Amino acid sequence: MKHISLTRYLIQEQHAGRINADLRLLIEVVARACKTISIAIGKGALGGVLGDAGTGNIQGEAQKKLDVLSNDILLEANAWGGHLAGLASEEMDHSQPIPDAFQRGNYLLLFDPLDGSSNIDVNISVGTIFSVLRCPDDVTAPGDEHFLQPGNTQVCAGYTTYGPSTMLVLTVGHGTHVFTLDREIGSFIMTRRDVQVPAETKEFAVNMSNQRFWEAPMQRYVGDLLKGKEGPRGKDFNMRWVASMVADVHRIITRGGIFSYPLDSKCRDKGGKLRLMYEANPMAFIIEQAGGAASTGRQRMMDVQPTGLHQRVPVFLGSRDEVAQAVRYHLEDDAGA
Ligand code: P6P
Repeated sequence: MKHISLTRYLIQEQHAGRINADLRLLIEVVARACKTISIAIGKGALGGVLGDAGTGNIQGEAQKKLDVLSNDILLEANAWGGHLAGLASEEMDHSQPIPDAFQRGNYLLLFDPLDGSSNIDVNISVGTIFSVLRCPDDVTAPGDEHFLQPGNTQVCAGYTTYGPSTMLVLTVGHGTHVFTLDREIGSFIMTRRDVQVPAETKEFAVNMSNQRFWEAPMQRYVGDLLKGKEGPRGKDFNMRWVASMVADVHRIITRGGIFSYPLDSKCRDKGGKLRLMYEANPMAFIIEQAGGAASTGRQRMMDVQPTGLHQRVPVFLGSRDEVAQAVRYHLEDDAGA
């Protein structure tokens, strides 16, 4: 495959009429911010960026220095470009309209600046997740309520995984494509076009230590996976759990699998562990564009009508036939089967 840069891909999409210049600029700005984050992460202990920041966020989580730094990098990069009307972040209590000093555009950007950051200090892959929505036409200074659009309204979603290599995975609604950062020239180069996630899998990703807290259908679903070929699924399964959503999802994008963070009695009151607007929805868009599926276990993820900026949801995503199996257990349980 002739490798093309992210910029050339985006110009091709713009010339094909699938994105406009503002969205192209937005994606380029976010990608450039991710390069800066990648450099900061790569310095590790030598960059003075490891460890806790000594602050907390609305999620009630202790912030890592790199959480705060990554958030600041994305805010600064996107403030003055004129392509955004507002931004929302896992690390900020509320969304922010673009300051009056700068021209505003027509898009809303939501992001988790550094997902899985508890893995930073043990040198395991982490990532940035982002989602792009349209700002409602008659709104110039968007508030939180203007971000509360279902995932099926997203115009773009992506993540950058900071691992052995830095890779940006992106969709603008016409397939999911993978770009690898060429550090020598500082460009993201397309290394996989139009990824297709295998419909079936033998690999699941879940935090098994929560098993005793799961709902009955999840207990039955995973219980049958663990029975292997002697059980009702008729095949043996393997398990992986990185505890970094971007790393686990990237493995699934690359070779298939199912990822789940289901409801459990510990997170039930909050609606789940993972956040809808800047984790589940962008990953759902990316996975669906790659031929996979994403569900709450009872509803297509991208059909969920958001009620809060930091709303949490149960997540099942990946190989579409396996997600359908997990959903079947939940719907049968609900039907009293
Ligand atoms: P647990 C990271 O904190 C995160 O939000 C996701 O990236 C990851 O999939 C999940 O939480 C890990 O949760 O309970 O296994 O530590």
